Amino acid sequence: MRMTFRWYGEGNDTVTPAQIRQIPGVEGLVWSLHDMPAGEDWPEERIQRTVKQIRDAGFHPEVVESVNVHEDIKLGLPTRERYIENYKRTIEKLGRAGVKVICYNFMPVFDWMRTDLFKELEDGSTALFFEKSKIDGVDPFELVKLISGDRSLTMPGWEPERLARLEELFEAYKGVTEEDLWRNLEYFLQEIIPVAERSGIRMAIHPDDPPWSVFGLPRIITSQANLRRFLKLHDSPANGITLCSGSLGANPENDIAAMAREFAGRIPFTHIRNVRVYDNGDFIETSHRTQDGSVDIAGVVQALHETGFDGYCRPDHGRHLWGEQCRPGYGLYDRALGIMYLWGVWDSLGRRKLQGEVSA
Ligand code: DNO
Repeated sequence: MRMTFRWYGEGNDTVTPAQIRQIPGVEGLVWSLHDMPAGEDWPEERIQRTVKQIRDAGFHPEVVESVNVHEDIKLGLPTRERYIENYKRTIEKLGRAGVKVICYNFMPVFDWMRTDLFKELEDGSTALFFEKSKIDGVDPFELVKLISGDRSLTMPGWEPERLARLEELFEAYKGVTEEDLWRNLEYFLQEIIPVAERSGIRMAIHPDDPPWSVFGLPRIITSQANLRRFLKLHDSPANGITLCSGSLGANPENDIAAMAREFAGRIPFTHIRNVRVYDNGDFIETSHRTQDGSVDIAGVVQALHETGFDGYCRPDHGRHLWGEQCRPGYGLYDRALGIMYLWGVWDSLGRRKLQGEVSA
């Protein structure tokens, strides 16, 4: 398990590489050019500059999260060709810069979605929260009006340029079914996976968060069965998944450890974090520890260990602790604690295995 840590870049993150260096066992910074709009061809010079900065700070730059997919590709519009070409050029450049894994998602319009970014937990820390009733049954066009009034509905997919196009995007997705989305995803994979293969890069799709349809928009990367279908769309080691325990874990029917076992070999990247799911379907993010949430994190790590996982891993969203001011979910402290929990489980499994071999 190769430990990494997400870093949003200088001036864009409250956490510094110097702080990250003091977390045991972190070898790489997961990065992106966060200001590049989806669909752009990333400039070589910017890639090289960021990669150098990361290497100079003592880390490897082998994982990029994310290269975002333009909506026209998800919608299957004729204009997608141009954006797919740009995507291919970007893959090639990242390959030349030493990148090994690209994480991306195929969620229409939005990325991850929560209704409260700073909901207080019983221990006084705060965390990201999803209140189902706030979103269920909301008419997307009503929503456009709603967001301008309700600042608690903040989401990363809601960059100003996307907001401006929100109404138009909902219109464009009218009538787009899950099957359409599957077809458009397959087309995209057919185009980009051979380029990834040639570039020494493994693509790792991120599950939808939450893993169900929101505002009537189709979502397909949601379950074990759908991940199975996804991997079959293009049967290549370069076509893989980001196993995100928190995203998938928001649906209690998802067994993440079983997924780790079934999809072993096709998981170049994992995001590990816990969520507590309530009976009414709401969920809140918690510490990484198994006992604190609904996902058996120790069981997921065990499944990865048993299947010889040697891909990249990062702790994911944490709580905001000890009064820290940070990007929602991306503080220093809880993710550092999370890493130590993951190492604790991982190392003790390694020790048990060793002892088993000695006594056998
Ligand atoms: C949230 C992340 C997601 C993820 C993208 C991958 O913190 O897990 O935003 O980066 O969905 O494309």
